[in-house]
Amino acid sequence: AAPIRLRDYRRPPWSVDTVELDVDLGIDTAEVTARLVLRRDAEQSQPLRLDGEGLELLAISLDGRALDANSYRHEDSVLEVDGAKDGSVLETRVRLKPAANTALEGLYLSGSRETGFLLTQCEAEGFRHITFFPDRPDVLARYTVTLRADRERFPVLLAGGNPNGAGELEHGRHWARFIDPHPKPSYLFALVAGRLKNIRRDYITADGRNVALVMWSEANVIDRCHYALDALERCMRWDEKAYGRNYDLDVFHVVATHDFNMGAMENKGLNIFNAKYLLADPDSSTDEEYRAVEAVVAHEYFHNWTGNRVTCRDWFQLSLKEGLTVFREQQFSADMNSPSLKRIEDVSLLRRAQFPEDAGPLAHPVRPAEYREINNFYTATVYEKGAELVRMLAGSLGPDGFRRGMDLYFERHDGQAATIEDFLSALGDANSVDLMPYLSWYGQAGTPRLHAHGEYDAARKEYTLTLSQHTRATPNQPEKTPLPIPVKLSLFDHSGNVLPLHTDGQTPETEKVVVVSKASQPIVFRHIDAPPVPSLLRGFSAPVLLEYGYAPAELALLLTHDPDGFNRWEAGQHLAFLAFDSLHAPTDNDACGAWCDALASLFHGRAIDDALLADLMTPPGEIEFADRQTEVDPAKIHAHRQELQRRLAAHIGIETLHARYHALNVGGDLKLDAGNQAKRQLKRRVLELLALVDADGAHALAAKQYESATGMTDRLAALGVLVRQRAPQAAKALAHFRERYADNPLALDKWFTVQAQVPGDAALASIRTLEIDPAFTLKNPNRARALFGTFASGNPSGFHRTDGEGYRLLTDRLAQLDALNPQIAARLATAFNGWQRLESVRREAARTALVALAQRGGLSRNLSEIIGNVLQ
Ligand code: HT7
Ligand code: ZN
Repeated sequence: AAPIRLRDYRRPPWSVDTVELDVDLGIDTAEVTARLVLRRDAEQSQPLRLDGEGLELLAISLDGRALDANSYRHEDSVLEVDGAKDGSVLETRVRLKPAANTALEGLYLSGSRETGFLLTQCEAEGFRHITFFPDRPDVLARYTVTLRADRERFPVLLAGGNPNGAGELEHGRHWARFIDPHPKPSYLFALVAGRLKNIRRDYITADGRNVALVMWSEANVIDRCHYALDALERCMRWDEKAYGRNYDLDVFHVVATHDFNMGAMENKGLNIFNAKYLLADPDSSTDEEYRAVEAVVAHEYFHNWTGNRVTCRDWFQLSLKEGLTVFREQQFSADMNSPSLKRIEDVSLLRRAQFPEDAGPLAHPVRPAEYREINNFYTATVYEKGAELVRMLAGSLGPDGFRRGMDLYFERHDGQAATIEDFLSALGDANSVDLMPYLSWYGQAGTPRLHAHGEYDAARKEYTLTLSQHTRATPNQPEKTPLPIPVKLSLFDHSGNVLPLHTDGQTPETEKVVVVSKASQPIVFRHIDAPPVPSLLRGFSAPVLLEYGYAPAELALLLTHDPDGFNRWEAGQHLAFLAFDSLHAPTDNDACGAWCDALASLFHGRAIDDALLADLMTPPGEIEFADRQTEVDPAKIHAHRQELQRRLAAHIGIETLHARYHALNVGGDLKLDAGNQAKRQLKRRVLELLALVDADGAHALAAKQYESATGMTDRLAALGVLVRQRAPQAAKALAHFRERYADNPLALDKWFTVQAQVPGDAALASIRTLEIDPAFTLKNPNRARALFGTFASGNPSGFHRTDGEGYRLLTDRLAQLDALNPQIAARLATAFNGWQRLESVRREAARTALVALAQRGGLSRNLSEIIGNVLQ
């Protein structure tokens, strides 16, 4: 099929004012009756065409008259109806098969036939799997939904909107009705039906509305929803204060499911969550997972304004809601936790997931120009890079200006389907500035390289910093234009003091933002007594790759002296790259020595937060090292990264590491406060380092930690060390974990994940054993991701074998998975991104496996688009 193109966008010829949906629910079959009041665009003349996939049409009538077979055509996922007029009422009745739906799109069954429940997933184009409808986000309609089902099997019936009656029917059946007063696009429709328990809390919004907050799950896990409910209340209050946004229905339902393709879904009034991002308890969740629950609860809640009240005109504008909502969640999480640690976490994710995407065959702009399968565009580029673009805009306006801009955006576009241009106009108009130059960031793929070069003129006491930019060609975009790049910078002297910045006619400050919008731009600083050390892109002020020829000593200085935690970390990461390079090409400038010295002195100094210290002592990941190379050998990268850490551990010393481990191992396992979390994080790092210089000692400590841990963070950290190091104690701990968590799918996922992380050639055997474990199934996305996602995307030295067996195993499973769940198959296939930069033996093996998969035929649109793009 031809791609769908942004430039071909046309207003909908037909839209829908109101929808009445009557749904008769059953496990094997469900019947949906839809009454649509139609609105015709007077300037267009196309016949009425509705989307519909996998629907068995049982009845159809127009304006109360049953249609004969000549008055409509139902072909290729489109229903074309003759005779419709502005104001016509179209009624259709269709049959669906929820239990047979393994793609988890539309109406499907979560869990078993006997005890599971029914739910829907409509974003992006799932509503067409439920009824015939113009299934596009610019058709906003008012929904009235009536659900009917057997009371014993489906005691709970939920849909988005406010409850509007419920009652009994004959033969043990019952009904419930919901009316959503807010017009919404079809992708925000949702229903849930089954045996569920809830916890609830009353909430009064800042503007005085009483809201019932209700979290639902299967009975055995309802006690694990309390943390999420607290997080929900926190983020609701935060949105009232930070953005003046109040919740707008009488009830807010949140439901947990173990069968979900993504993290969660912001359906209006009825959010649905992958259980992984809703359930939390110390026995089965790590500290990181607690933070993820808080972040995802907030993200979905924030969508109520950025996504739901103001939605997207078309799917090309996806980042309008996703990038903006990620940014809002980042602000919230920074406020709730440590801003520096949050920024480190977000920038690491960007570099691990988005930079490689932008550098390979799947590169696309934040606002793509075309797609074949929209589900393939829920990417790190749209989400994470999109959030960075909003951050640049917010930075350029300042906090008050950004708030003014957001207020105007909501005022202008509430109840509308908007575009990225609308967003930039509102932000700009509210502040009388033109932000349109930033639009080019949305249309241009690839990570810009920002090259910086400093010249010091001792006679004039001037320091000239020249900043230039260049973006490499990406697929279908050979030419690139310069972008506005805000570079926040400071200068330090060689004792680590920050210098006042004297530029033309301005009062000196110690930090400044220079917007580089040309290919090359010099900036002159006066009254500089000696060559300074520049600290560039502070706070990661733009999503670019910085190229500056730092000497190791300069980075060590920033790592030790920069007052900002994030910038210290940045300097440490940069120094670790130099240290890594120096391992195989030693130079006089001992970068490795500088890195080890600086970290050892911070480690001994104890003046720094434990969690930040743990982050500082973690070198960039294997994927980030690979991103800087042209002939990638993942085994070598793994070995060199390990060697780097071994040297750090040796430099600090075995005794010191043991002493610090014991000082940190002082209980508080179940306490979630920042101090205890930080202790656990540093303890884990110390244990991992110790394992590289005193394997026996570290394994003994890890085994003991595993046995005595009362919380999952310490338990999993210990298990990870034992398993990844293939310690003799690993088998016993794994057997124990397997049995202890046999009935806890989220914890059991970690058992699969940790074993899929075994580095090197041993990984494959581990995967082969694990996939025949009775608990393994490709049908559950979390389980499939835990095993194959971790292996293929999170374990480069295990997956990229020279014999190509990793590639063959993955492509075989992708073909199987594609028949069940194309969205998940396509996502896992992105592990092949970057295969062209592998060294030649692996490259050839990857190509052979990919070509064989492409030639199998019968692949879904989702998977074939990814494989086709990856191979181009
Ligand atoms: N907006 C949600 C996207 C989503 C989704 C997309 C495709 C297929 C399944 C999906 N489930 C959820 C998630 C979010 O960004 O909040
Ligand atoms: Zn989102």
